[in-house]
Amino acid sequence: MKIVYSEVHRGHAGAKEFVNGDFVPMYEKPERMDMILERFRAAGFGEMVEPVSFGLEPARRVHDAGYLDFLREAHALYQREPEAAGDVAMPFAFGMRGLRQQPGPSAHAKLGHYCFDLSVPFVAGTWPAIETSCDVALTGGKILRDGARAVFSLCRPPGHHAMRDLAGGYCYINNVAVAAQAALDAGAGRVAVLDVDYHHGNGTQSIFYERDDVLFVSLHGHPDQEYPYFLGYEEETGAGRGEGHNLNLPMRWGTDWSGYGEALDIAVGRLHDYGPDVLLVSLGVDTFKADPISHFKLEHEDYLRIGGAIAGLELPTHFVMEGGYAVAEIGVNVLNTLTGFEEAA
Ligand code: Q9C
Ligand code: ZN
Repeated sequence: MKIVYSEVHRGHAGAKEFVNGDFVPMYEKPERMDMILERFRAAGFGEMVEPVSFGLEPARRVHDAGYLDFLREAHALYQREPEAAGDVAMPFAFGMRGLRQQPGPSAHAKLGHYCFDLSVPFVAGTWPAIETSCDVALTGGKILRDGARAVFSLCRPPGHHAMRDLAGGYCYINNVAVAAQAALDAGAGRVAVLDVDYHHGNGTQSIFYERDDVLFVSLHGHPDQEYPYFLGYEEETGAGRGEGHNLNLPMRWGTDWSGYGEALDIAVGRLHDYGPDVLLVSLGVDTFKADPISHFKLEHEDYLRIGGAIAGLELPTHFVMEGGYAVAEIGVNVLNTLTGFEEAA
């Protein structure tokens, strides 16, 4: 399987996120990629490919143009603020519900308007990493259209929490949504996104919520207990033309393979019934039992099963990297998902 990857993500590093009252080093850090690459190398898995540049037009198909301008300019704008403190741009004041929603010229206003939490810092290398991560996903999509059975886009930063005009949850551009739209624009009739990251893919859901050409299916921690809290309930089934094209399978803390496997069967059944031309997989491995920010209990072998179940759909399959923060084990779990897929394909 081809693996699309670029070193540009490394510049997106060194910032902190806000967790339970403290600023702590970002869980979403460059070393995550090192562990994945190391495992691939040790196993002789995959063929590494550099991304090519697609420009921002594909991202504009699912994101607001002003939002993309903000992502590009956020770090530099912040440095020009009289009250900028340090190298890292982050919001501290958020748009108030019911009040004026147009941000003024201040970087603080734009940060508060376009971010929904305190886990999307901007350092000097953040924008190049965002742009390249999107190109990684678009390059993966192109490889699939050129005839591959499957491809892995090793994206960093991840994307599935990013909405049309909001960054959050370590995500800025929604890579999987951009790739799904690019597949449609290149002629696919319908595509499906299966999101197996531990967290609900609120961004992907909201981008496609009123559409019937993209089915979104997500397995995740229950929003009663888990980030991103405000979305991911079973009763969110789509709206308008999109009614019936969104399936959420939330699960409680402590879920292990017995519960997860059942939900995955339901997900696979729905994907099979939809019969998409292309399947995109938001691949997060933060469902692992030792993940430091999550509460599912999957074992290493369970990822072989996830890959096998996905292969059973017999669809052109585009894996796109999302979360996974048990850094020492992230490589095994990603490799197991992809080898489980290949062995069953
Ligand atoms: N106590 C992805 O996996 N912080 N994003 C949660 C937990 C944000 C996760 C705090 C987690 C974002 C792509
Ligand atoms: Zn996650």
